Amino acid sequence: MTSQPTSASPEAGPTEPRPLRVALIGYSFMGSIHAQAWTTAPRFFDLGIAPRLSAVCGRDASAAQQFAAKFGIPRVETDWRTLVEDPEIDAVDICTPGNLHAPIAIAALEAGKHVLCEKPLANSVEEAERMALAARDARARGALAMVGFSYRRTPALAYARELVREGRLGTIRHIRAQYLQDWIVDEDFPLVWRLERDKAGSGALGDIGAHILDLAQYVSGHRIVGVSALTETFVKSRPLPAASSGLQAVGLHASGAHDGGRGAVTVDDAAVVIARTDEGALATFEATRFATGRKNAIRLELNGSKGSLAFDFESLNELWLYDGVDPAPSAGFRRILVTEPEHPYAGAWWPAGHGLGYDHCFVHEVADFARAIARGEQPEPSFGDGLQIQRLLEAVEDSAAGRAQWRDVATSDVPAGNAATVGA
Ligand code: SOE
Repeated sequence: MTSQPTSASPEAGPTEPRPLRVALIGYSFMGSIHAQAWTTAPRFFDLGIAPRLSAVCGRDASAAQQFAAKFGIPRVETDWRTLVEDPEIDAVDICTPGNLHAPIAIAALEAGKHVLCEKPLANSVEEAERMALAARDARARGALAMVGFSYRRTPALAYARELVREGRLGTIRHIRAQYLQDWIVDEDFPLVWRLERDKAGSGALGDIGAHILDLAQYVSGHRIVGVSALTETFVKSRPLPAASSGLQAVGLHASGAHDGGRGAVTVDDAAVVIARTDEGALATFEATRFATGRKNAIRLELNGSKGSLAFDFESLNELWLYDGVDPAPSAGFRRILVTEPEHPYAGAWWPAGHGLGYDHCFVHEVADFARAIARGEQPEPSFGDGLQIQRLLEAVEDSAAGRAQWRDVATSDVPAGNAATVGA
């Protein structure tokens, strides 16, 4: 289904930056926050180019029309290929379930479009490798690609990276990261696409574990070189969403309607990982959708030879620093309010102390993507960075499946060969 596209976008005037005509593929939670970001970024950042949300694509024409009306998008399509093949589109922003990332991104890059793709990059290493190769070839033709690890663009985390690079923590010994949600604790929450391997690739691991793996590397500057892991699916089957509920599209934070049947959950509900980095640090990761009471809690702590950093997304404008240089009596973690104009991104917004939110990370993400396009520079994280995260996800699943290095431990407190319980 195609609504009549508007006339070709008028070329920029002599003093106006050239337009960047963006096609958004997907209109659910991520589609909404990306649309918000594209419309907001030019108002607060000097991009050197003028992004315009020119079209939105979704399978449900009616829902896509409603979305387009909400965000003032002039064109609606129901087949992404129409937009990928359209010379009036300059960039494609992929906000679909993971099984569509590879086909859309590769086709768009081959058609010369710039591509922003939501995380994780793909549903497998094989797909991610093909996407990274397509991005490498496309860059030679001037098309740029970026994967949307949005939390990197939280000012406090971007500032944490600066502090590490300045040497304020010394040699990093420990990295500790959690990503805690609880939206499927209810065993009757329906079987949405995020709980099906063929659509999502994996569960909590790829959806939220990918974020903390990326953040750990981004803030520390280390690369993870080995993992051992456990994963678990606590609730093995769930009610099928009622076809009319639209739940399949939403995939998250929706509740309710199902039509009686049940289906198998084919992804992990939680993953716990231990890891080692290329600079000898030890790392632990926990990603779960069963942390009852935790809605979107991301915690990161780095311990180094000269100090530590701690961050909690529930207080995302704050960063805690333990500076080992302080004399013992006055030493302690101190809170840095990361809202000063000197802090990353903060100066574009409000006066110090007013703070930013979850959605601002996406404004920063599309702003950096647009500025990279304006300058002809490779944005980060690249598809190659996304491929490396995909390799970590695969290694975690391999380890968990193989129970690699796992040692079963007897639960008994009775010395071997004795019946009585010690200390009874
Ligand atoms: C669901 O866990 C989700 O929407 C993730 O997919 C996003 O990446 C994260 O920003 C919020 O939670």
